[in-house]
Amino acid sequence: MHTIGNFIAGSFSPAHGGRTINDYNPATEAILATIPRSQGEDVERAVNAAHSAQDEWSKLTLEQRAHWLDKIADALEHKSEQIANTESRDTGKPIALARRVDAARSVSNFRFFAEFGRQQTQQTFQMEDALNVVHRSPVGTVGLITPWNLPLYLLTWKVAPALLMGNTIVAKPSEVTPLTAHLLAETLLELELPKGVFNLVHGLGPEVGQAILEHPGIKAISFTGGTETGRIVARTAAPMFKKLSLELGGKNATVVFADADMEKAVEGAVRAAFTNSGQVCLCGSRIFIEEEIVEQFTRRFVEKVDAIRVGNPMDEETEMGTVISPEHLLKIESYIDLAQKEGGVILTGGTREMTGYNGPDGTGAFLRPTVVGNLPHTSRCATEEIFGPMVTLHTFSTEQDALEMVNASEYGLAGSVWTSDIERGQRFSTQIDSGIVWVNTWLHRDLRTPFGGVKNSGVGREGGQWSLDFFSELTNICIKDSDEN
Ligand code: TXE
Repeated sequence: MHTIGNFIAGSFSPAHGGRTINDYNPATEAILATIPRSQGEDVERAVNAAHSAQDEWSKLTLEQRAHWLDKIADALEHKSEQIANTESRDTGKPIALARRVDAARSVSNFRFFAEFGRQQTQQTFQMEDALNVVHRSPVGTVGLITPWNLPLYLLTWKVAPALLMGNTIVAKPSEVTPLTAHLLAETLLELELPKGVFNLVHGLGPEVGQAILEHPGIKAISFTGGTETGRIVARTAAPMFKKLSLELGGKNATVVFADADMEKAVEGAVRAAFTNSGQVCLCGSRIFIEEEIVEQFTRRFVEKVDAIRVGNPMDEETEMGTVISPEHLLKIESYIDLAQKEGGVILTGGTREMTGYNGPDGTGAFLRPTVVGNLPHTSRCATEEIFGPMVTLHTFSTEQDALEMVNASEYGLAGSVWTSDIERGQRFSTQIDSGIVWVNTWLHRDLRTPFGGVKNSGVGREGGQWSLDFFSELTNICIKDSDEN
């Protein structure tokens, strides 16, 4: 166990008042670290540090900042194994997944934005008698608040474009998974990033998170987390006219038409449902199956889910680890109970039992991947975000029928459609109320594309140009031609 500090003005320090919070490993329930339980005073210091660094950082050229991003990518790449290991212990996710997804993407977020930044050209609009030049400036000090499901992956997704565009940062990772954010701070210290450009304050959402939202010196908030917290973020920051990007929850649909390649659709639907124990905002937790193939699809889907190896996150062969915490496990289990009360049938899973590892004393937030049939698409289990390894199966008879069920959700983040008729796939996708739709694939990401949701899944888009737009302010400069010309 070790004690980690806030990272403010280029050095580590405890919280104002010295209070701490324990950080646990959800597989063993061992304490991994104690983190500062920061307060408004810590945010104040972090904002002051960021403001002091703003001028110097924003005066660098885009190329110089892109070079910084490359250096950070190289340093993180060097620490890939440490990142994967730390993330696996902090979240309970399989080490192989942490390596393939979390560590790899944390590096590529910096690499991508460095390269993307270099490709930018200044936008101009020529008039008959004048030239418009679009000038980008940094927003200033930005607040980045991130969740526990993909800790460093999601933090770096915001840090990289924010730094690229010349902003300074006050970041707050989830109190449940603070370790890789600390590792990033250590890395930036080693690289001697100018002091105050990146500041990290740890602690509880309603305390330090809220202080970030309320601080008038923080000009933009990029938040990824739950929809209920998103409402608080909007309620607090919008009246102050802060720029806001909200990436919230999802209750995404996987739609399987009868003409889909069965093998690929089953494989894709399982991956969409249970990657990271179903704790990815993009996970497909409602599966809609065309009636002709319901029996066949369900049988093969359940077989494949049964074969998922749940176990010790540190074991190379493990495919699914724990959920994020014992409290979250109880929440998911309450939905399993509810599913049965609502008339659902558990087709597989629903229990903590598994072969293999259950933590040293049979502890650990492990749950078998759970598939529920026979529930109406309007039931609570099929409409509320559970954010765990639990999915519901539903049947449809026509395209219209499917569309109505898919759109009968207050969320609208992502979805996947499985069909061999690409025209139908495209047509159907445009009618889903959703920010992202995959056809015959899932979580296939090009970082240049817009990422974000509609309805209760959020406001705004990040990714590529959309991230650069969010993390910069635009000034249009209209220059009138001189009369001699
Ligand atoms: O998220 P929170 P929680 C969903 C998922 C999950 C539910 C709740 O359904 O079960 O949200 O998870 C900080 N001011 N997602 O409670 O609280 C908090 O400290 C400022 C989907 O863990 O939204 C953390 O850093 N900040 C999601 C961050 O907000 C506050 C991923 C997110 O935590 C705050 C995670 C406040 N008042 C959960 N209160 C996704 N979109 O991927 C909390 N925070």
